[in-house]
Amino acid sequence: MSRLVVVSNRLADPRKPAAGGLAVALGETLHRTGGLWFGWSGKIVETADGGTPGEGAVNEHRAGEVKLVTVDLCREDHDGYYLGYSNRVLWPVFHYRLDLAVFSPESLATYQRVNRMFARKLMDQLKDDDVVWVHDYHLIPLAAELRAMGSRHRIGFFLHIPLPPQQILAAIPGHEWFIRSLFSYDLIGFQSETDVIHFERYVLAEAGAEALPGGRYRAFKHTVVARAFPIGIDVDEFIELGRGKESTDNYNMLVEEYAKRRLLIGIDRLDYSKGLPHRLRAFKELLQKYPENRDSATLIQIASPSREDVDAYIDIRHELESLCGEINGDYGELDWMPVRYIHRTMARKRLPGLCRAGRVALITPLRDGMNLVAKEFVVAQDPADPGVLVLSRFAGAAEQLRDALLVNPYDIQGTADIIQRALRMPLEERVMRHQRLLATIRTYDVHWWRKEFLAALDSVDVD
Ligand code: ADQ
Repeated sequence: MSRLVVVSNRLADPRKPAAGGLAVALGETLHRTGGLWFGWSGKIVETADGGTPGEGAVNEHRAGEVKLVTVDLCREDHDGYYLGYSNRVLWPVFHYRLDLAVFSPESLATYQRVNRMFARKLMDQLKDDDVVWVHDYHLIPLAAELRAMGSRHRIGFFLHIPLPPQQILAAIPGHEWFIRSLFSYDLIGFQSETDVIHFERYVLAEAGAEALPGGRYRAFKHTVVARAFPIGIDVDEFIELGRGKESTDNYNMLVEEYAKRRLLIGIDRLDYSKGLPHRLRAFKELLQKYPENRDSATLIQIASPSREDVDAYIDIRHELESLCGEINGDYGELDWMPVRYIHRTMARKRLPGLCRAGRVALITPLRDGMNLVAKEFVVAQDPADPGVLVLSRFAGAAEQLRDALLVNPYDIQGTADIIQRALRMPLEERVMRHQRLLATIRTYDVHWWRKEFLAALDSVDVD
């Protein structure tokens, strides 16, 4: 059995519950075959290894059977590769936000250099029959760099974020290198069928690729398979977490505190892709248009701090704070605040309790690769009296979770109407929708995702 090598920007100790479903699922596979996990250490050193940019120290740790190998980055590389190209170019563009992209030749050069450096350090670790699984937008050129160094490994890539339409991708200056580097992989996994369609149009139009049967595409003398592998959660782990003391205490506290209210919840990283201002405007519209919700509906919005070194994230934070202040100022009473906004990360162990206490979850991103909170919310519900999922049609999860109430988050009035419908949904309909959602989430869980991807990678004809 080949050894699995997972490469991602950040690593987590798969043995720790705080790491969440993905880290646990990857860790589980690595553990079974005795694998390697490679990526950035998360450490920034002012001058790495005596000062040469791009030559961070390599650290090796063990987590059970899993070998963790990480590389430090010097400040210049971190700023160009991570803050610059990954989070000021690829993240906004891939979430359809060309207006927020800051293109600069320097950050592109640093992104490419760091990928080359990662490839070189990884190459030292690889054995001939290793299978390599690369994750996400930080590392798109990694396979091309490995191939240039002589790698003949099976290499798969999974994109956790959406792939936008061709015309948006083509706006990235010098995007040709980017298509070419995708063809160094043997398998590319996307979150949704929509992403696969965008990939196909893009490579046919911009790379003169040929579409072959079986989801294969040929260009630059290489064939790659592209398919959707919607990521899932570890259902049993989340249920188990929900039975724990932290979660039950959280649930009991919320039920007592909000006994007279109907609780709506939002749980996100504070990111402009998550549609938080639109969501708050829809909530305000709900209070305006359906006054029965005043003095009754309370929205708890947890927005964990994220990428605070990037300007667009500072702007979204200010916008959100001002909107919350406005709604509470206009509608609040001495004994009722419509919005509880918490700008902190909620401990994972308490998350199921919050989800279970929610009568309605507002998961309304403007664009999202998948959105795992939507799935976690469903799993945390009491099947006999479940809450309702209001889900953006622009989240990858919407392709699977057809029994959620789907909304267009840009349509503030329409979203408010759907939230009202969710709040008034009869028990029978809630139970039926929940059963179907749960069945889908259980079938396509994180283990399904991992097995499907690795089986597909194992079966591609490598040329
Ligand atoms: P994210 O954009 O981070 O991930 P998401 O899938 O919503 O988004 O959440 C990932 C995990 O973070 C979930 O387990 C969730 O519970 C946790 N989380 C989110 N906000 C939190 C908060 N405020 N406090 C505590 N925990 C929080 C990227 C893509 C997604 C894709 C995932 C996985 O952007 O579209 O679903 O990767 O592929």
